[in-house]
Amino acid sequence: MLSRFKGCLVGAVVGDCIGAIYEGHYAKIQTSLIIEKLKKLDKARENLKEGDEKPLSYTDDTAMTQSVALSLIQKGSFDAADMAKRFAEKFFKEPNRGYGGNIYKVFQELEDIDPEDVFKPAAKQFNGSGSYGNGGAMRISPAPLFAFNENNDTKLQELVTSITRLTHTHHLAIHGAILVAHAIDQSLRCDAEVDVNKFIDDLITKLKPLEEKYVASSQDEPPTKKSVKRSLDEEETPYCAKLARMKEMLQDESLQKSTIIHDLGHDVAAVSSVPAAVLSFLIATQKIPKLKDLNQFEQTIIYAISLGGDTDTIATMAGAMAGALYGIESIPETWRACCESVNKAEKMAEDLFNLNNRSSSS
Ligand code: F2R
Ligand code: MG
Ligand code: MG
Ligand code: MG
Repeated sequence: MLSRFKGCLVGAVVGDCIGAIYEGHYAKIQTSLIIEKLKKLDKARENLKEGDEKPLSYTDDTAMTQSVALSLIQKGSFDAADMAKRFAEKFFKEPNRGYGGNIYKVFQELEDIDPEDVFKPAAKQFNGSGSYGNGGAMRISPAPLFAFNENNDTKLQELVTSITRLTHTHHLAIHGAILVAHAIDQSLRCDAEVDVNKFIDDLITKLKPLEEKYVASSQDEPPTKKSVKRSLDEEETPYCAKLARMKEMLQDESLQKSTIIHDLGHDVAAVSSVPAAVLSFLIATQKIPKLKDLNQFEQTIIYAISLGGDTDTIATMAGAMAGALYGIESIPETWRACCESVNKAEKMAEDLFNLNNRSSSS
């Protein structure tokens, strides 16, 4: 299990660093070009000297994941004021890590806010609707590790909701983060042979009550029936609709990437990037014939990036799921050596693992 904890956090960093090369390339990217690029980077790395910077830098995805992990580790529980302070401090120290377009407004207010008010700035975003960006989902990997031994879906959802609400209060951002957390949790508990239909059904079972509860409580007008087929984004329960669509996709031997991009999305909204990450992870569990020379962790990352769009974030989420399943040994040494801050992620995974052991023996 320690290998899987490390695989999860290191997989997330590697996905972010490699994916960042292509973030914002909105066309699909040939897998052979990504593989070629990685080979070139490895050649360049061979010439680096001790202490030189790693060729691939991490982005906001990893910066915020580090804050989540360190806060949980050092406080031993969720401490809203501490985590919020870490987010803001890290942003002001390195604002050029490619943060989302609006989130800086939250950090500005968080910088010297009264600890009781830490959830308020996020709730004000976008005229009170909150951000639906994937900034909550992209950083959530430490949560299922922290809560692993408790093995309680409701408590995991509460923890994820609290962590996400510090910056993202829109229901789609929160449900997206919960979906990523459950996918990681299920991966940690899975055998190497994943039953993809069961994996998806389990996710739907967990997401459905949340999406339905939101629909029931929503003051919005129900979406009007359209004569044309509605896009999955407009479904009342979009995550469950996309998960159901994934089951069809995984049976389709002639599945095209353009179909995935069209039906699931690949942009900065949580609802149009979290499903692409889950699908990339699940496709690689079945082995991708075109990438047969790569192991399944590598296949996950290359496939996730090849969808284009928000590549760092889709790959970091898929990488966390794949690392949680295949373990740290599946992440090539050469990739780890190219990416900034891998050692830090490994150490944080070890600390989260030890926290679980401590709480189960006390
Ligand atoms: N921002 C990026 N990538 C683009 C630029 C990279 C960099 N500047 C460069 O070129 O070097 N990547 C990172 O942002 C995503 C996570 O974003 P997050 O944290 O969710 O931010 P934010 O600002 O809250 O939301 C992102 C955008 O989504 C739209 N949006 C969100 N909620 C909305 C709402 N309720 N109404 C209307 N629009 C909403 C806005 O356009 C936001 O700016 C990750 O990809 C990370 O890697
Ligand atoms: Mg990023
Ligand atoms: Mg469970
Ligand atoms: Mg991104």
